[in-house]
Amino acid sequence: MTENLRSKYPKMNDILDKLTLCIERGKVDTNATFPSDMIGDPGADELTRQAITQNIPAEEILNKALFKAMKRVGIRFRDNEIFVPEVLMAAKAMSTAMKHLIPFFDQGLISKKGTFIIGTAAGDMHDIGKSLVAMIVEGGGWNTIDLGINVSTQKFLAAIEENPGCSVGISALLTTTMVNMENTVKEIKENYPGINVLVGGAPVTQSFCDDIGADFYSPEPHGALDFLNEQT
Ligand code: B12
Repeated sequence: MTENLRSKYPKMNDILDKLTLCIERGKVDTNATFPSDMIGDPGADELTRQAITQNIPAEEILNKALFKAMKRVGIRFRDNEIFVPEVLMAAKAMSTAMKHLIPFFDQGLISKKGTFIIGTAAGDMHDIGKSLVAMIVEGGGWNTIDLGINVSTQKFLAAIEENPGCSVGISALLTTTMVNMENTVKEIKENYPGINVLVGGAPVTQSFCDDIGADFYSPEPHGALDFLNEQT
C-alpha cells in the first residue's frame, strides 16, 4: 500500500479491501487523476492483476471486492450520498477489473447469477437512468444485456427467446412512452408468463406497475438488484 492510502485508511491492509475502495471511489488505474485524493495510488487495474498473481481465487476477488464495492455504490446512490458521475466512475473501475477476470468466466471457474435484459421503452431516447440500473445490476453479479434506447417489443421478445429464464427491465422517461412500456409488458407476459419484468423511470409509479401487470417497480437501481437477488 502506498503511504497515501496507508495514512488515509490505516486499518486497510488486505488487497481485496484496497480493490474494493478503488472500485467504490472510481479509481481506475495508477495514472488516473480521479479521485484527486488518490492520485499516484494503484487502481482497480493494478490491484486486480496483483490479486490474481497472489493466487486469490477469481470468485473471491469478485465477491469480496468487485460486488462488495458496487453494492456499496448502489446503496450510496440510493441514499443520495453520491451522484451519477461517481456511479459512472465506479462502473468504469469495475469494468477495468472485470477485464482481468473474463478468462476465469470463460473457463467456468466463476459464474453469473443469471441474465438481466434491460432497455428503454420504444420511442424513448433517454439513456442515463437505464444505464445506471444496468451498471448496478451487472456490478451485483448479473450477466446484463443492455438493448439500448428505443427498444421495440419485438427486440425485447427476441432477446428473451435467446436467453431463457432471464429477467427483463424496462425504463421509460416520457409519459408518452409509458404506453409503449405497457404494450411491451403485456406481450412479454403473454408470450413468456414466467419471466419477471421490472419497470422504472421518472414517471413510473408502483400503481402504474401494478396496473400494467409488471412484477416489480423501484425508483432506483439498488431496489432492482435486491429484487433480482431475492429470485435466485
Ligand atoms: C437528460 C434528458 C434528456 C436528454 C437525454 C440524454 C440521454 N442520453 O439520456 C435528451 C436531451 C436527449 C432528452 C430528450 C427529450 N426529452 Co428529456 N429529459 C432529460 C432530463 C433532463 C433528465 C433525465 C435523466 O437522465 N435523469 C437522470 C436519471 C438518473 O434518472 P432516471 O432516468 O429517472 O432514472 C433513475 C430512476 O428513474 C430509476 N430507473 C430508470 N429506469 C429504470 C428501469 C428500471 C427497471 C428500474 C427498476 C429503475 C429505473 O433508476 C435511475 C437511477 O436512479 C429529464 C428531466 C428530469 N429531471 O428528469 C427530461 C425529461 C424526461 N425529458 C422530457 C422531454 C419532453 C424530452 C423530449 C420530448 C424533448 C423534446 N421536445 O424533444 C425529448 C424526447 C426524446 C425521446 N424521444 O426520448 C420531459 C418528459 C415529460 C414527460 N412527462 O413526458 C422531462 C421530464 C423534462 C421536462 N420536465 O419536461 N431529454
